[in-house]
Amino acid sequence: MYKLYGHPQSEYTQKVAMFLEALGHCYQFVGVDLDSGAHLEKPWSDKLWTGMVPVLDGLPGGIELAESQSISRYLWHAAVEHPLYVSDLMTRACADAVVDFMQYQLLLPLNELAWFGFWLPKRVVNATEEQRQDWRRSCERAKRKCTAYMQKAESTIVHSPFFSRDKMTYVSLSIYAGLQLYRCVADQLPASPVFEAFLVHSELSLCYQTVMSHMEEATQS
Ligand SMILES: N[C@@H](CCC(=O)N[C@@H](CS)C(=O)NCC(=O)O)C(=O)O
Repeated sequence: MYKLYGHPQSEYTQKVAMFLEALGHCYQFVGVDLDSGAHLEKPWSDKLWTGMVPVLDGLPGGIELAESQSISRYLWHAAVEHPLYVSDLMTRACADAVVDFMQYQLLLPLNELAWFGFWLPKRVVNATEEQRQDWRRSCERAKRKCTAYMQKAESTIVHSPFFSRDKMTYVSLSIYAGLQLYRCVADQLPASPVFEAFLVHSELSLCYQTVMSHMEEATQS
C-alpha cells in the first residue's frame, strides 16, 4: 500500500492525493507537522530530502518519491489499465506542457498571493505595521504576475485538447487542487469565469472532498 506523507492544507499534497483517489489506489495518509519545523530535522529530514511535502512511499524498489509533479506523472504513466492512461509519448508531452505552464507560471505567484494576502493576515493577528507593509508589497508583485498569466492560463485550459470539463483528465486533475488557491484570493484578482466554472466540476470536487476528509480524519486520529 502507498503511504503519502504530506499536509492536508498543502495543495501539492492534495494533488497527489487526488491522483491516488482517482486512480483507485489504497493509500495511508501520514500528516507531517510543517508548522513546528520538525520536517527539517531528523528523522523527517531523511525521508523528505527536499525538505518539503508531499513524498510518496511504497513504490517499487523502496523508492520514496518527492515532488508532486514527478509523483503525479509516475502514477499516471503507471496506470496502464486505467481510462486516464495515455500511451502516446507526444500526447503526454503536450499535456505536461499545459500542466507545467500552470504549475510554474501561474500557481507560484497565486500561491504567493494566497500566502501574503490571505493566510498570513489571518494567522498573524498581532503583526507590526512594517510586516503588513512587506506583505502588501509582496501581494502587489504577486498580483501583477498572476494577472499577466491568468488570461493565458484560462485560454490554455479552455483550448487544451487534454482538458475536459465533463470528465477527469491528467490535466484537470493536475491543476484542480492548485486552483483552489484562486478561491482564497479571488477578490484581489480579475474575475475569472473560466476558473470558477472549472472549480465546480462535480467529479473533481467530489474527489477533492473525499481526499480532504480522508486526510483530515487521518490527521486527527
Ligand atoms: N515543488 C514542490 C513544492 C512542495 C511545497 O512547496 N511544499 C510545501 C507545502 S505546500 C512544504 O512542504 N513546505 C515546507 C517548507 O518549505 O519548509 C512539489 O511540487 O512537491
